[in-house]
Amino acid sequence: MSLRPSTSHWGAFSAAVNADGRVRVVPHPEDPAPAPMLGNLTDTLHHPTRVATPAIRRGWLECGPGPDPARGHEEFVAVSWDEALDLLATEYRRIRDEHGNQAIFGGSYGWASAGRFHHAQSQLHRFLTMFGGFTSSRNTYSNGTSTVVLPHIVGGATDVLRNGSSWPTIVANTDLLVAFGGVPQKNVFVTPGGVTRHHTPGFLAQLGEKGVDVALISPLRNDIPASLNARWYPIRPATDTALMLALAHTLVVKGLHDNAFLDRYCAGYEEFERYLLGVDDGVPKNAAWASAITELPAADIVALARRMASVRTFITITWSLQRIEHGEQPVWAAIALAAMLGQIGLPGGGFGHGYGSMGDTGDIGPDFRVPYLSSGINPVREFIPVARIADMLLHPGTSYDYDGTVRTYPEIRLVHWAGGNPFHHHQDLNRLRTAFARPDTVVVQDPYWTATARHADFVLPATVSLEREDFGSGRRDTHLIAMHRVAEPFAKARDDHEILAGLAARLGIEERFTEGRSPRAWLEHLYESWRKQLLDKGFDVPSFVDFWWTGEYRLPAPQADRTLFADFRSDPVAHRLPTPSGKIEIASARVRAFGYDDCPGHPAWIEPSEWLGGPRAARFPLQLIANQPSTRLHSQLDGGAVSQAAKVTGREAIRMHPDDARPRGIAEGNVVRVVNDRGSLLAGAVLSTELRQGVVQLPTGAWFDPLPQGSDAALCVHGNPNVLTADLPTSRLSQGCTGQHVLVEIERYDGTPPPVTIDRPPRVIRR
Ligand SMILES: Nc1nc2c(c(=O)[nH]1)N[C@H]1C(S)=C(S)[C@@H](COP(=O)(O)OP(=O)(O)OC[C@H]3O[C@@H](n4cnc5c(=O)[nH]c(N)nc54)[C@H](O)[C@@H]3O)O[C@H]1N2
Ligand SMILES: Nc1nc2c(c(=O)[nH]1)N[C@H]1C(S)=C(S)[C@@H](COP(=O)(O)OP(=O)(O)OC[C@H]3O[C@@H](n4cnc5c(=O)[nH]c(N)nc54)[C@H](O)[C@@H]3O)O[C@H]1N2
Ligand SMILES: [Mo]
Repeated sequence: MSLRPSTSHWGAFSAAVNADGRVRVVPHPEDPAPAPMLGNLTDTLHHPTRVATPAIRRGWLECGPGPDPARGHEEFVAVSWDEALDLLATEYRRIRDEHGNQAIFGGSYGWASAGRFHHAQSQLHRFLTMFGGFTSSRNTYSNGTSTVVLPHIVGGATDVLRNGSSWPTIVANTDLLVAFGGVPQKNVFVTPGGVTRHHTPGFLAQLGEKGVDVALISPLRNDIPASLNARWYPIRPATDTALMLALAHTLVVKGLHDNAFLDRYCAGYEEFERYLLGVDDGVPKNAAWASAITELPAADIVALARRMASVRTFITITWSLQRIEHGEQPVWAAIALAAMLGQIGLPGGGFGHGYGSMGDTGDIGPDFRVPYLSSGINPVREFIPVARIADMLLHPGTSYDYDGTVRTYPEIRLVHWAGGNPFHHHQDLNRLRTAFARPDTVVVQDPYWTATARHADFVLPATVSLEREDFGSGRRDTHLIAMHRVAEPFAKARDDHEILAGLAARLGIEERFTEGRSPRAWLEHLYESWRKQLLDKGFDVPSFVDFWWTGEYRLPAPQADRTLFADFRSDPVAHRLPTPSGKIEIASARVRAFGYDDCPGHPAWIEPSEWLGGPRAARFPLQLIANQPSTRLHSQLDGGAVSQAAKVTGREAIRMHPDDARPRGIAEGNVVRVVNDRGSLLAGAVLSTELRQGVVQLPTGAWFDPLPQGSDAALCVHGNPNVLTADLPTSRLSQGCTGQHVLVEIERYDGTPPPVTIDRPPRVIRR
């Protein structure tokens, strides 16, 4: 079979199916740095965990809908598509008639696959909107805290998160890059929707060649490529805000802050300075103070502050820094610090957020929206901040704060998930299991028997993108890629669109849902409407037929270099920021007026509960960093070759410092039990001096594999860190995800460890 074009969130490629059913994958010829994890696609089509047939949990089939603690512990019964969709349509009608549309939770957070028509969430949201609406979710696990706090500081989140200074400007103009969380190369292979040319590894190499001075502030040394020769500041996790405050304090006391910039472009600096100097609380936030918190030498902090004030300095913070308790503070403190340096809006100066978090941050590709499927406007206004899913299911009717408002959790009866994996992504999975026992019915569409599918009542097998036709492109992608069908659908799997069209037909909304189009007709329709807009703007865009035949369309030329807030700097009146003051709010009267103890009116150091300096560390003395995996995208294709090759004894690898391993009797390759009071997991030990002592690192994404009921059900034998993490919000302001950090203890596992079972399907009874 000839190679056919396709794309994924981690890169464009062409593919063909070999005689043995394995996929041959060839990276896009123009990609200067293809993602190693493309190799996970080889066995994607016929992996043993593919869902072969619609299935219904036995208890649901026999007893009907209702809360059930057996959910996630029971076998399934294989049913026909007609039986599954008939039963589900009846249940949908019952829920709507008895409880109203807000009783349906359709947030369905997750990354699904690339391909803009068959995008699972868009399809599901479109279906649910036409059915009368659904309770939705807002923001992301990725940067949901910044999304809420940034509008208070700079008037919006989009410019900072999407239109930050471009890499070439930074390479050309920055003397000193101060990278909180580093610029982890492993992450830049990924952009939602796809990325055809991975530019960022090349930009990082240029930084090294140019000899740009880099300060790596991270508990992990390999958060930046070694070729950059960064100076490593092995900070104690969760204490970056204290370091930033001390850098700011040093600038004040040495008179190195830019008063003219602060006067002209910022509001609330005086209030912040009082806090830095300890005028009201008697605690100056000086280098000695921060040294005790961060465990970095005070002299190093002072020297770094001086250096930052003497050269063109770019401060960047990864998104991980806000995925912890009080995640607002490092974001706000970094902006305050950059403002005091007075270089915001100058080429190579100022601040950025998400360099090394996502492939498109700082990238130079064009920035216009590619064709997509409209989901319509959801008539139900009920929503939750995305990471409050378990709270909502467990505590309907309870009030909570969110960004200056008081909201109440709705009572959810039906949960429908397509294209996401909450039993990968959510914190405290044992709590999530209790929460998932509460609704009447849980529906999951996924190609694979993920842990979430195993916690559903209805499991509806979806195709993977190689089994259908689509097109894909990411933000700042250079190409729109035609995604040709490479293989026939696996077993009885159907496209998400087809599944929902079948449900829509039973609910009398099929005509509205499909508009009478086949998927191919949809692709042509979406493409041609988009093309018309571009033709009107003077771009020369091929017809759909030409595009499809060519397999790609190279999007019009990249934009010029960008410097974040250059316009604002050049004219702060004409380009006033949409904040109350029109300026950068170093202190915010609005946030102060909310009266939140966990997010005051200016950046502040607030002790979290999960950190090495707090009382909890006496019981659980190691800080686990649950960051993004280098070998896969989240939990996707965890069974793939690249992901599997990095496992140790078939379990996720946990990295620890030899000085932490030795006293615990742990050697390289040992199975270890990682534990706290929420749960435990088994992992394979890897010893490394690339992380600071007291810190261990276990990436997310190993499929949750709990022992069966009756045994230690709180133990994941495969190594998903979310059995340990706390289901705590960042603060009352943003209610964001805090999954990045958790305190643990580790012991060697002696004896025969229970086997990993998640790589096989659950029991499905055939009738
Ligand atoms: N502890 C901790 N937890 C974290 C994080 C952390 O830093 N620490 N990070 C968080 C972040 S930033 C994120 S974004 C989340 C990610 O969490 P998710 O986005 O939920 O993770 P994925 O594994 O990408 O899940 C996508 C699911 O969609 C399925 N899928 C793929 N293609 C299709 C399709 O065409 N149709 C259907 N129906 N399904 C499809 C895949 O099989 C997979 O099950 O995790 C969060 N969780
Ligand atoms: N390969 C791969 N790439 C991905 C993803 C993936 O699953 N796989 N997921 C994508 C998604 S959805 C997202 S949102 C982004 C996430 O982007 P990020 O959230 O930025 O990525 P992480 O890898 O979780 O964290 C980056 C680094 O922050 C450091 N860090 C953790 N805690 C602290 C701390 O307290 N202080 C300091 N200074 N540093 C700390 C860790 O050492 C970690 O390696 O990544 C994207 N890229
Ligand atoms: Mo994310």
